[in-house]
Amino acid sequence: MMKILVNQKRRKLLKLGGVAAIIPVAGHAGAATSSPSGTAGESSAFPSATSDPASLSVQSDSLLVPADQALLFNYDSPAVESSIQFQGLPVGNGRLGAMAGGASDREALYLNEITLWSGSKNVVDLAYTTTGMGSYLSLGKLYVDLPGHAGATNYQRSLDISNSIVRTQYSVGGRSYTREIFSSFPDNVIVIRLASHGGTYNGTISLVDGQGTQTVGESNQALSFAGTVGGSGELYSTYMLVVPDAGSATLNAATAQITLQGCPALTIIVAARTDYNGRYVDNYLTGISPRETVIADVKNAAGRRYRDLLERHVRDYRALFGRMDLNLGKSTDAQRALTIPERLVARQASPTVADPELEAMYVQFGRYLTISSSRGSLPANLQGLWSTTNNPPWMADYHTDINIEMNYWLADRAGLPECQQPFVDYVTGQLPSWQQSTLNHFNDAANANYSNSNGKVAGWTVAVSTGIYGSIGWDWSPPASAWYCRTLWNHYQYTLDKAYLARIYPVMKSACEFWQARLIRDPVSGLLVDDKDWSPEQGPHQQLGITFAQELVWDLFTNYGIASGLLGKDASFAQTIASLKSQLYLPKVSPTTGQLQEWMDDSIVGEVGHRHLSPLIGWFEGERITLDSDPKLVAGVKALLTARGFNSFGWALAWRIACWAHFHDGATSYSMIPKLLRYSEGNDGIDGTFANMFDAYALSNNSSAFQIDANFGGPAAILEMLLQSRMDRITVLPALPSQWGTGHVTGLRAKGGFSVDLKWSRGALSSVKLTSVGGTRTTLQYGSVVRAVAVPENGTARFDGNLRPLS
Ligand code: FUC
Repeated sequence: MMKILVNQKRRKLLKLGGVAAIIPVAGHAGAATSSPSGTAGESSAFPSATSDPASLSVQSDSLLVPADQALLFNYDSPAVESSIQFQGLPVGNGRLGAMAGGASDREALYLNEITLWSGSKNVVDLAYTTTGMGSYLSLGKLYVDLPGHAGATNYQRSLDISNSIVRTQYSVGGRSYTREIFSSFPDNVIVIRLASHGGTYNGTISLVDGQGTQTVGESNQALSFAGTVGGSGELYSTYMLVVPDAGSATLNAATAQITLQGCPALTIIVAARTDYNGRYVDNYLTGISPRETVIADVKNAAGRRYRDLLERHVRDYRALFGRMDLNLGKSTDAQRALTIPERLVARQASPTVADPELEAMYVQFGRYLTISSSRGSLPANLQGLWSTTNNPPWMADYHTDINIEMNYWLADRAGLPECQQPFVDYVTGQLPSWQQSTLNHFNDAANANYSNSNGKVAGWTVAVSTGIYGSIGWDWSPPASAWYCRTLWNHYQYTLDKAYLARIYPVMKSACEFWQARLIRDPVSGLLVDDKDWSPEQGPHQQLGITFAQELVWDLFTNYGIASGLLGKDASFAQTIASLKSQLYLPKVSPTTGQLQEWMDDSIVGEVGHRHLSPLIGWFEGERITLDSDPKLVAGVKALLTARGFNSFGWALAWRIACWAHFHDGATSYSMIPKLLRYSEGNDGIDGTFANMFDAYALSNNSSAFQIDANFGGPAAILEMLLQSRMDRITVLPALPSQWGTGHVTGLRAKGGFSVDLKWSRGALSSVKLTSVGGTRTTLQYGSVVRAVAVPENGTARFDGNLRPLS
């Protein structure tokens, strides 16, 4: 069913940078001007102040990255609303987000709150339904209709990922107008600032609940909606305040819209929350309406000047985004002059001609999306945070057989460790539900394809999909517990944070208990194997010892052993797990094909070029097989990877790029990047990248889905071309393609607790700087040069291109 949907294979935007963006900051969010029929009392809830025309430009003294240095995606036409998923520009504070359309006469914001979900609590939903496991939902829409602003000239909009702001500017009737939109983490609101140079805004503002409840006019300045999600019983509340600098805002009670008249500038503030708290003990919901909290969010924000809101937002965002700088070389002026669609098309037409600034920007866009969709709440789902409907593909859920794991390939590598926390909170929060479901249902008759033949069951695992109320959907996926643990472990490897390790330890231990109960003895080899299982998502069911599972269980047992030792916990259980690990069947290379076998039964021939690289998990992102392993095994890995092919899509390409990078093959890795960046208009059967740089997933009915995994996995794979690491080794520039001959990167993170800066010139390393982030010793490798190095605690160490220490 879920796969029937899918194809099994499966305007203009401009330069990156160089276009001066106007940054209007006039006005005061709290400068509520009472309208003729103003509702007494409401405006007084928000402190008033005078607008500040002196602050029309913050360019000179601002902490904002100036327009000529900022990473900008520029467009010369607005998004078509029906294609907003492909053309709209995303903002988000990790929880509350929107996609902005940017039409001069109709700003359309498609709003999301990452915890808004349908579904039931704690169910095992093999049928995979919206009522069972549930689905991510759309929060609603906000429209600013400005009929007099149709036919604008000098139109431009941009996504500025250096400052995390969406901007629009245009002229009508000889006046220029500017718009800025951002979602603030410190202030918990979306802010929309409309300003003008001598013009006025006349029109209406409306708010539409995605779940269909009636919008309420709270006052001349405020609209709201609130409701209860059917089935889940989740409470949600959205509150919007309009603050004109001058002119009037009036409530049209009949339509529940706000009418603007003669406003030279205005600020709109939107807050939304649900009563989701992610805690099993509370059945995931507090039962307390978030209305008071969202009113407080709006009120607090409205008490600040617009410039203050903007700067608080930018300061917060820059503290994360600014940690990594990436330069892969210069693009040509001709490339810079192209619109983004033209540029994406050109990139694909000449696959070997690099567009290094576009490629670096693609990495930074992944970091932008990470910060914008994974902070302080649930982890990024299949669409991150940005869904436009109540029926998103695959419920925009948490898919456990690659997608959610790939969503977290980037955060730690790219210097955003705090953005991994939502995943940790999610897993630890859901764990009691998953343990119960495993205990009570894993061995159900309905799970005949996966249940434990020995009748035992313990610990936890989940299905291919996980929801947010402890429910899981579609087929069970036994290895998912081990893969979730690998994602948790990864963060420890980068940070060496023992308090964190103590937090995830019970999750790992419980997963080990699941596997202790499940593993059975292979009658032929006498070794321990995964019971009946399915290699994602192809070949026959009910196979013993699939490679995907054997590798992940090996990984889990290895990491659990280290964790138990570091924390001094459960020595005897750790001994048992070590003994089980030593008896694990390890995947073989087929004497027939020379490929690493996906199944123990070598006679099974799967889909040769299948999108999933599940049997290669021990190569990447696992660490069992490396270039130093038995050459026959490594050759088997390479043969399988080669057979899987080079023509794929999205996440499947990202995974291939990372795997080839581990063969230190920059040319092959690089050859797939233009495929990731192939331009798709949406609903055109093309896998690649939409105008808004979101990953395009072509569905079989000639429609397109936005799926975010490749937006994280693609950048992570590119970073693996620049640096690979294990706990005791950092390999620099392992797969540098000739196209990125000269460049630098700062703030890359490496396992073993380091931040790494690299410079290279004409294809050769020039310098390395290691900064300790908990780590003090590692082995540095560049090509054939290998050197054991020490870094002072909290200090740095520098090396030249031959890894010789520099003072
Ligand atoms: C996995 C993949 C599909 C799709 C879905 C969301 O099941 O096999 O291609 O990405 O997740």
